[in-house]
Amino acid sequence: MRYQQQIEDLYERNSGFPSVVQAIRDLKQNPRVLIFSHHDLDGITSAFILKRMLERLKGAEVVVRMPQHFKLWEQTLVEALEQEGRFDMLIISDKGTFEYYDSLLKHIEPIVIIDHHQLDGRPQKCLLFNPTVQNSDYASACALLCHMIAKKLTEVDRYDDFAALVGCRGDFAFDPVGKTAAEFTKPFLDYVRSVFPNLLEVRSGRPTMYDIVDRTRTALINQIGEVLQVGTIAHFYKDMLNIDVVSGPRLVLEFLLELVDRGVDPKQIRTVREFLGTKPKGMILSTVFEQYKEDWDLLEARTENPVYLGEVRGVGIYLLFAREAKAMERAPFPAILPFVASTKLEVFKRRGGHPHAAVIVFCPKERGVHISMRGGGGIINCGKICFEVARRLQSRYPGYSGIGGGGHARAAELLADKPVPMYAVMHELLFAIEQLIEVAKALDRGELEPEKLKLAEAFGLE
Ligand SMILES: [Mn+2]
Repeated sequence: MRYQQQIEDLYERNSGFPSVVQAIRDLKQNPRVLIFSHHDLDGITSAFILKRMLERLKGAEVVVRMPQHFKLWEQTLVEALEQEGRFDMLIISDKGTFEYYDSLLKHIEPIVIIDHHQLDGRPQKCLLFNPTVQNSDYASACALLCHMIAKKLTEVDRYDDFAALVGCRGDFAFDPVGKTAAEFTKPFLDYVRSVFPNLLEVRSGRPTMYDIVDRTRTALINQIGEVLQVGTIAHFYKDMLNIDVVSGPRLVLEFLLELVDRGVDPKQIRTVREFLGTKPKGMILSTVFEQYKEDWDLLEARTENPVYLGEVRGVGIYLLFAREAKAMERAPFPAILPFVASTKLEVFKRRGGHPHAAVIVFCPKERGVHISMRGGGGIINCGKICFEVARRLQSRYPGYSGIGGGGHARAAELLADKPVPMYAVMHELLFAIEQLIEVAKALDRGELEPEKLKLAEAFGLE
């Protein structure tokens, strides 16, 4: 299907799409719009596309905020409104689809949610565009949805195309080296390939954090994606590298906006060095990237020797106990270590002779224990397992709010803040994995006792 056709189809099938488009169209001229976007690459590029579109279309004054937590907290919104004054619209992009967002309408109206995550209750009063929930076809990246909205409302340019591609890259929606892509991304990718062949060409070079299966080749979009991804954590390197960065996500957003001002043509870029240029923001990104590569090498050494926990239906489960790079010990989200661990999945799989592998990273940090789980080949469910372990920990520490876990089938997180002791987290984790291995075996033998089925369901085993 052609990309334009996909947009028209979605516009017909998804009632949220036209309602969001209409709300933006109905804005008066020169409105003030507040955007809260996710602090990752997809969120930043979503904000980039929305901001430029609103400026072009309505002469809007747009304020973008990208705090370091996923769900938009009421407190954070109230503070922003106190500091920035009145707005004619709030857009929440790539920050989840929470029913709770309806309750924010007492502070600002209308609220537009653009998102591609699974549902957490259905907001009724906010305007929602989320094909993952509304049409149950997994929408690869929020930036792509923003690109579609922009195309419906106005002309998009090559910077919008470029931003949407970077957003898709950040959210693993395609792999130019392995030549795979999520269904939802394919029409856009076909279109982009004709516009920016230079970005998608397979080339030799240092493998990036995105080159998970084939560690011998890469592509310029992967290299650019990695440099920008590292830029989002630049503020953690502030003291170590003596650089002037308050917020990594803001640095990346402003760098992208400067590309437009400088008239850099994404079609003409051949190398990362060319992409970064010689202006201050590009130089900071380059400095941070050099340190990151050193940290990556250090973490690769730390992930050499995992503990093999066992196999579940052909999935070898491996445990890594490792610290983050020094500057990242304060990061409240997956910084570098889980990305390094992802690139080890193929190695562990091959070495162990399993059809698939999963890796559990057990990482002591400043705030407590951070577990990241990756892989599983679609056979075991990382999100369900992290959720279940977190639930058990919560019942051990009732009333304590610093424990949480969950995520997607192939990538999930668990956080247990201090004072929950490290050994308690390890205990629950190892016990749960032992149970998972046992219950899968029992089920495959045809033992279907209710308590076993209940366990299997909790772990997300079919
Ligand atoms: Mn996203």
